[in-house]
Amino acid sequence: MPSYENVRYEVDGFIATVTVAREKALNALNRHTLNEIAWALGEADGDARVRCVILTGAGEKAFVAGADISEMVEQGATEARGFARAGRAVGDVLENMAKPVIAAVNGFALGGGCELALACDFIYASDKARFGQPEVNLGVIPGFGGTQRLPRRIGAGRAMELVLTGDLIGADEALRIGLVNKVFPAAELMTEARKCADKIASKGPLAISYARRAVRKGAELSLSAGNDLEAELFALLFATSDQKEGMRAFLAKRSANFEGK
Ligand code: DAK
Repeated sequence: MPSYENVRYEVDGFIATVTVAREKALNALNRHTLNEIAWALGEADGDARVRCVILTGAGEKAFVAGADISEMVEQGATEARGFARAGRAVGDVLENMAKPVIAAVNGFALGGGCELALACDFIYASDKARFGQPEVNLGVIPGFGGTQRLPRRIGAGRAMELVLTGDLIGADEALRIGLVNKVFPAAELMTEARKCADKIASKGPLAISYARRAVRKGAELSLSAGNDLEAELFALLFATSDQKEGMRAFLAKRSANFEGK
């Protein structure tokens, strides 16, 4: 198992928790940390024990306060390209992995941090969470997919306002505009994220994986092509023993014992 410097990777039961742990800089993303997040998510995806992942930030103050400004400040175009590639790799892993990822946002989720949370499947937030895309304050624009994922999640007008003003919003506003799914008192966030992850992990793992794929890929397709994809994935599940187990268990009035096969 690889050891990480700025990330913690823990597995408990079916659930992996990936924690961005660079508290002295409010978990800001330097290139090394981005690489480590991608590796840890890849590790979770390849770990046969794991059925669902929670991504969070260390400490009480921040999920991730953005890309690391001290690393970026003197970058030239070549370094910026490498930095962008590392960020893109995290988004690509999140997009394409077989297992769902819940973002548990425990504090500041700014710039690259907001974008990281958005790249997860959905967001649970603590009542202390603050979200924003303040890049324009620094003379840049969101670079880890924020201009693309944010309008898809909350609509063009609201996304435009956040991206153009750089304003921060609290958890309640984030809930109101559909950026986050649920808000909990800070002390309960991880327990609630875990409860949801456990619920997902109790379902057929292949069904979860295909459902996730249908929703994610479908968002990039026409309705007709998306429905075709859904039908194919639906049919494919009838070639799995989980489908037989799930339906037989229902008919026998017992709980299903899914094996992901
Ligand atoms: N980077 C580096 N260090 C950071 C940081 C960041 N984003 N955010 C906070 N820190 C550091 C602070 O410098 C401070 O370090 P010390 O002075 O103690 O050494 C420590 O964390 C504690 O922060 P504060 O003292 O500032 O704490 P406060 O409670 O007073 O304020 C804050 C908290 C979150 C409001 C404030 O720290 C803040 O405004 N931070 C910056 C937030 C921000 O602007 N985030 C967006 C960053 S830009 C790209 C792709 C993506 C991106 C760029 C390029 N390419 C494709 C090339 C993304 C850009 C961004 O994310």
